[in-house]
Amino acid sequence: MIQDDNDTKQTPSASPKAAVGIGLAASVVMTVLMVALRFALDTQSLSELMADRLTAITPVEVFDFILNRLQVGAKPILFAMLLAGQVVVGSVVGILYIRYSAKLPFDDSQPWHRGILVGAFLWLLFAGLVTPLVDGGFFGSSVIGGRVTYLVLLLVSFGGYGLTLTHLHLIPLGDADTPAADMGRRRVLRQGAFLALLAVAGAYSGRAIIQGFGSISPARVFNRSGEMPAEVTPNEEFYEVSKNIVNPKVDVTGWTLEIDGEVGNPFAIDYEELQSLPWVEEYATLTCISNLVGGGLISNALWRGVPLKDFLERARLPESTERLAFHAADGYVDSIPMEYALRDQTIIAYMMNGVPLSDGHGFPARIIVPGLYGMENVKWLTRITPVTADFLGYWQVRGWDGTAVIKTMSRVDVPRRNAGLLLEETFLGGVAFAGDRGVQHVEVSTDGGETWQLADMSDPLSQFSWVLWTTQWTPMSTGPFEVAVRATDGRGDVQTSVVRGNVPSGATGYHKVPVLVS
Ligand SMILES: Nc1nc2c(c(=O)[nH]1)N[C@H]1C(S)=C(S)[C@@H](COP(=O)(O)O)O[C@H]1N2
Ligand SMILES: [Mo]
Repeated sequence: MIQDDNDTKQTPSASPKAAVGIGLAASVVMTVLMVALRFALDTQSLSELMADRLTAITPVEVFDFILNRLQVGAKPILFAMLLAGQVVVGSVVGILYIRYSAKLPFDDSQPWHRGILVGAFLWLLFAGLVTPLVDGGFFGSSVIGGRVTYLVLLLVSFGGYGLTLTHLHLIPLGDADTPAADMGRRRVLRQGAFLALLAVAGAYSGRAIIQGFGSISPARVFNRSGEMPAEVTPNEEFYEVSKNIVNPKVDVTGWTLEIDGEVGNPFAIDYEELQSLPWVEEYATLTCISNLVGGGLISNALWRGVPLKDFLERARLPESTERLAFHAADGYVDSIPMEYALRDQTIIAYMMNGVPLSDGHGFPARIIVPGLYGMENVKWLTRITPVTADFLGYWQVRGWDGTAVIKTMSRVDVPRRNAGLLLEETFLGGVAFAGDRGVQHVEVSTDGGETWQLADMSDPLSQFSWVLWTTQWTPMSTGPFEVAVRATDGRGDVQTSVVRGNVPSGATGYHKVPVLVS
């Protein structure tokens, strides 16, 4: 029987059921603290590092299979799954701890001592071993947001884990084996104090998590099937994709864009200087390489920015430079060949449709490279460096194309899939895009691709902009039909009908929309 605080070598045996409960409680405390501190300290959590690592080691086909099914929910679901996994692993570790705690080299039954030891041990293990394994660097040296906040996050969460584990284990909460009456009065008081501390931490965490959830950044897409899209996408409707569970919020005070590495004149500019340089404005359409045929990850905007080649002139690149890598505040990196970097239209953009870039679209500055898929249009830009031809960017490490040239695409927006039409003249329309090659013409078929009719096409806003196509169609009879579309690019190449998935270089095939005429 435990009488007071001074018992030594006392390790109560918890029933297996109680052990599960204690392990679970401790790992829930740990996970809640981790998520709360992730938001409160604006650092990365272990689960985010793990998510990045997991997507890097998952075969791209598997990753893509999952992504295509979960679509915009993929990131939050992955995050939730990793947190759930963390709770499970934490519970198992807790159960093992309870089972073998009598064998551990602890010589007192003081929950504080033990809890701190357990927390410190886990902290060392995770900071020194697990973090480097998930690319966070030794003791968090390469964690975005800084190692100090990351180490605090680990320390508090593992501390919370250790203390909860040892308190509930050594001072059971009315466990049948140890009636409260048997416990020393001071222990009961201490238990009460610990539970009060947990309650305060819980309330604080709850607030931080509720506030933080607002900053989670799922992919965004506005698919208005059945309506023609605006030729220039309003900023709020421009599709949004990033690798991040939470996107960076860059503070311009202190932000610079630097160019360094093998250059004659490394330098950096701040936001004010960026805005004072001679700028150009151009329409360019962005589309994501993971967009499926008929998908909504494509939008068009007017971008204002500084031609990258002006910036490069000042840096004096060696003639032999093969590619340029763009580094970002979220740890993302991607590179493009010099041929693209030196084009007049490749710009360091800071405005989109007349207003500064939003946080989601890369504030304060991003690269716009017309003709290359979205992943090469790096947001939250911080640094530019020359690299060799074999350089692998974030998505290349994960199996996607190196220089991702946009494939010719077209989409039927009107009518929507499975629309019911009448036997009368009907409006058909949608978009078509061919990267930097421009769209020469668009054709529509309503007979399963036997015959194709030229559609009307809007004058492109620029060579790098999509076009809107429209036509009228009068069905010959009632029954099921399929509206298909194909575009021909500026070189006269017809969009390929070969059906291919988005991995590794962008989906191809014609968009076909079934309708029923009655
Ligand atoms: N820094 C950074 N830039 C990034 C990404 C990212 O995750 N981090 N995602 C890329 C991808 S995959 C796409 S499709 C485009 C999307 O740009 P948007 O969100 O402005 O439409 O940003 C690209 N630039
Ligand atoms: Mo993308």
